[in-house]
Amino acid sequence: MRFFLVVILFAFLMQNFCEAQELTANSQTSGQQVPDKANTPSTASQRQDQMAGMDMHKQQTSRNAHSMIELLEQHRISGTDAEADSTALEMLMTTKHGWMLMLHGLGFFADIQQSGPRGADKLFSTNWIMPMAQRRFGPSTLTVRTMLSLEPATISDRRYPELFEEGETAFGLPIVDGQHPHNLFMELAALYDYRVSERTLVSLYAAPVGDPALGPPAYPHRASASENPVAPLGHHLQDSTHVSDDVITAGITYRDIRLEASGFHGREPGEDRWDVDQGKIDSWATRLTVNPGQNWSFQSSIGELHSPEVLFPTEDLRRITASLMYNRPLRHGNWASLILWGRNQSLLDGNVGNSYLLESTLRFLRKNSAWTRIENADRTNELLIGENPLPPGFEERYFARVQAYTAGYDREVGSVARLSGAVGAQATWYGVPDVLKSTYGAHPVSVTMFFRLRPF
Ligand SMILES: [Cu+2]
Repeated sequence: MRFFLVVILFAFLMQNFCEAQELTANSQTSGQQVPDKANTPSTASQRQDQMAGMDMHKQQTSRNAHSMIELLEQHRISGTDAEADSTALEMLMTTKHGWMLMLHGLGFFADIQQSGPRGADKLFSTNWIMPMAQRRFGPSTLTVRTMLSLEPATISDRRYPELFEEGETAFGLPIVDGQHPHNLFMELAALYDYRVSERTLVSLYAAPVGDPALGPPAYPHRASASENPVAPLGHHLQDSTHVSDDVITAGITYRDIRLEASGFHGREPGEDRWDVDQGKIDSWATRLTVNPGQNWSFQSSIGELHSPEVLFPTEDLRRITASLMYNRPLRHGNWASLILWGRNQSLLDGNVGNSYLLESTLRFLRKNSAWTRIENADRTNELLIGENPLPPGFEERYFARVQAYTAGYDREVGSVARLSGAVGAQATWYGVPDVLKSTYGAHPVSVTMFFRLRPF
């Protein structure tokens, strides 16, 4: 109850803040021309003009999309995921021999400190970089993309501390109160899009390592979490399949509506984060995405994962997610928000876990960002065992719900070699259920200070 009151109050405050910002923006821009729908390239020739324009500007720093189809062809984030059309993405861009080459990424150098009996401290870095190349052949677009992370080296002992977080393993034991590093190869993918007509797009995605059509854009890639260095508690109920093996996805888009289907290998990446795992396609997912207007993106998806967890190999999982994103460009910033529900159901014993997330990041006065993440997530009884061998016959069950309230702020401090740096901090407070109070204390707190780098 308290969780939902906080969510509603937050939405109300943000709405008022943005209206105030926009009023200021309008009074500053009166007389200037602001891009609008009327300037949207809608025909093939206009699109080609726009591409030619991009060729002339050898280096651009951000890309916008004017329609869902244009957004999808750009393939700016992991897998075939979509944000709202108006979401701008900072990147380095150049053209060579008819190919458009792009590079974007994110790196945090963070120090986390947590209180309570289970609290731990650590210095670590979460990071990824995404080089990609894209070329248009008439109505077709070919994209090749890779995403790399140095987290196997920058997160020691195969985990960084995060209270109440669970999922995957380190040294054969379940990770409890911690988050695993991502793989060196987070994605290796080829994408092909074909415009059947002005309003219809057919898309194919093939990736030895990639992101199937399940869940919203994964947290490291979405604008609403762009300044937050740590994973959501609901990661393994929402978007954890963003690094999967042997993914094939087909999609069809008509105007603002897209339907996709994926086949992939369901087992989570192995503990060795330097290698590329392979396995047969034994899991599936399907997703509906709708981008009504420039600022909204809705998705709902369902998938069945065959034997995702190495510690529970006989257990298959059904995951259902639904999410709504809202993005609003401001004159000197941007406001990106997400509300998300993710649910896991064991197909072995029917046990169900739910997770809810509200996330919002406001960039204002160019150099400042403030953000929040509010979560309400079911946790399993693995939390009670901690990072110890599972007792014989242990049955993992969702048994308690934890709330996490995060607020953070950072500020750009300068740039070197097309990398912009920011310093920031965030704090997380928790709502601890009675059954976990003796293990965690009633009021644990987590504070993270960080330096952030991003190409721009
Ligand atoms: Cu992840």
